[in-house]
Amino acid sequence: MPDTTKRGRILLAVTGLNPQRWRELLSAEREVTLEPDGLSDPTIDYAVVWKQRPRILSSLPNLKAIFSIGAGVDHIFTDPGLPDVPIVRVVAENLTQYMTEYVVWRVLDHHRQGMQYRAQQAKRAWHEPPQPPAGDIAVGIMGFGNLGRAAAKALLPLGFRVNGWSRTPAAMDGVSTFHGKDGLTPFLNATDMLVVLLPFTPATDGIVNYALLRRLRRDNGLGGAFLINAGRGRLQREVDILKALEDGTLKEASLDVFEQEPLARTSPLWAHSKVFITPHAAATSDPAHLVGPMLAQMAAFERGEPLQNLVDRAAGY
Ligand code: NDP
Ligand code: OXD
Repeated sequence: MPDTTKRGRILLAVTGLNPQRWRELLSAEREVTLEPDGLSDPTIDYAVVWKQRPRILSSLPNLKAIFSIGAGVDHIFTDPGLPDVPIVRVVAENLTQYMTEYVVWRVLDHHRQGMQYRAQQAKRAWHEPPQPPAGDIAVGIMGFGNLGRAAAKALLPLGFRVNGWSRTPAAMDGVSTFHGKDGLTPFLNATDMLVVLLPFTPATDGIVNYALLRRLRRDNGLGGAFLINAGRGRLQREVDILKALEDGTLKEASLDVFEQEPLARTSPLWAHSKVFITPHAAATSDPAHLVGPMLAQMAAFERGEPLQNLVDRAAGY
């Protein structure tokens, strides 16, 4: 049995998910305190967090690093008095694979007109709509980072044209890349199916609004533009998405994330015939795959090695 008492101690502070498996796996190597215990505890070195309650992180006087349970870290930045320590986010094959599956699934379902066929089946209607080839459709990935690039790599061999938009210049064989404010309109104008994989930051707040959706290309063999958002809910304006679906600016949407989660039962999105909803489930963080690398990072850090997958605090992701 390793002597867990000699290693940096962990505070596990989460809401909205069951912490037990995380606690069990982290405890294999280190002492773990589950919030609400551990507040202001000077012996805590690391915080492992998901949507932690406010002011927990600022209460820890000797905190050395914060580990996000997810790839996104917007939940951490909402904490007032966030201590100036490194923030590590999830970059993991398992999570990337889940997101790639989600994106390919939603792109193919819209491309192969799944919504129309499901509606036809309900009416026992035998009708084959025209089907454009994948090569006629351009998928635009907004947020061309770890997850966006992996999705692009999976879409290219299926024959789709792929565009990528990022904050700083990026390149990938076979992908038309755009960046920054100046690159946004050309990116949208060349995109039939918009896949949003951006982080939520002050710069991306509400970016998926009506004016943006108007700039998508609708003149294609599928007869419209499509939105797939698996980034964050507050990137989107849901009233604008509904308006865009009503007036034909959008043909269909797949939404995994929402301005408020869980999505209110009263939201008109639930019953909309052109909307496909999943409950923020595109790429779930699996402790069986993520705790090992987290513990390895803590051990490496204590040997004096640099932490990996650090968040750029100024950029907010
Ligand atoms: P990365 O940090 O690797 O990629 C983020 C991308 O967004 C980068 O290409 C970045 O540009 C770009 N970006 C950020 N800000 C801007 C901006 N202002 N303008 C243009 N581009 C911008 O993150 P990941 O790919 O790992 O994850 C992306 C997001 O996916 C997470 O932040 C999280 O919100 C969401 N997510 C959702 C999950 C779900 O289940 N629904 C699961 C996991 C993640 P640059 O390359 O120049 O830095
Ligand atoms: C994440 C998420 O950011 O699950 O990893 O949303």
